[in-house]
Amino acid sequence: NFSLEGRTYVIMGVANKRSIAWGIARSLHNAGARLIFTYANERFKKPVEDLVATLEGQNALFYECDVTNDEAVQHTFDQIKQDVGTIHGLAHCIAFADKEDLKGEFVETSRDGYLLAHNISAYSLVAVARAAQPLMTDGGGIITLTYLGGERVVQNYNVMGVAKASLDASMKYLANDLGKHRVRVNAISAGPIRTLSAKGIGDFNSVLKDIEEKAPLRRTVTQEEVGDTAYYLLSDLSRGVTGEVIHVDSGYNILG
Ligand code: 0WD
Repeated sequence: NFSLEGRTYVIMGVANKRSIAWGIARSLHNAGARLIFTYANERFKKPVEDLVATLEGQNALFYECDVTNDEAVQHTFDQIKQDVGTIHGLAHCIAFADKEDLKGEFVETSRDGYLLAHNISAYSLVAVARAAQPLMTDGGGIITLTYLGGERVVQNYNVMGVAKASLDASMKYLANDLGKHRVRVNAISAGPIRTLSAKGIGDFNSVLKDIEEKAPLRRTVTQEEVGDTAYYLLSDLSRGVTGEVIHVDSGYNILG
């Protein structure tokens, strides 16, 4: 029985209905999970609450959590501990880079732009994992979202690709540390999906078109497809899997 009935999961990074995090939320909700949402600042509170209101029978909780602030992260998980006690997993769906750094040449990346991208997109997983692990008293799963641009050069992805490489390595080191607490840490490498964040990437349309023309499945992937793989990774179906990157990308990554 792989229902998530009686389990609680934290979802970080729902910005709107197109967010990959929202696809994950729906898959976990459909499997019976109780959900906790965190958003970067007050501005996202109402939109996220309105979205979640569409999930029938969901008794969700909401917390502000700016992942660039260690105290804020700790405070969020202290509050969650107080309010629900045990959690069974977490989905980290957060990334950010300056738009200027997502076009042209990587060699032009400023020190500040480099640090900003790594701070929000890679270090945040470490900070969040450290704060969340003590709440996973029955063991649990942590997932993050990565992209092919961290494995090889993808035009325009630039500093975000370097941050994803750091995220991927962080995921593996975290998997090694947290395994003894029965916490598994994995990543989903999603194919390109039109979201708010994707708008910042130079010439994103041609990235999508390339998938439609060349990927084995000859189509782009959906938030739901990423969501169902998240369900697998956060449920006992994947109980022997940790430190892994699963590509949900229509097979595009196998092409040379
Ligand atoms: O093609 C794509 N869309 C892909 C996205 C392909 C492969 C991977 N991904 C990754 C992204 O890099 C990211 O890690 O998936 C993750 C989710 O991205 P998304 O669903 O594409 O983007 P979006 O709906 O914009 O959500 C990202 C959210 C932010 O939205 P805003 O509007 O603020 O940029 O990340 C959150 C925020 O909700 N976020 C933060 N959360 C807490 N603290 C922070 C922060 N400081 N900064 C951004």
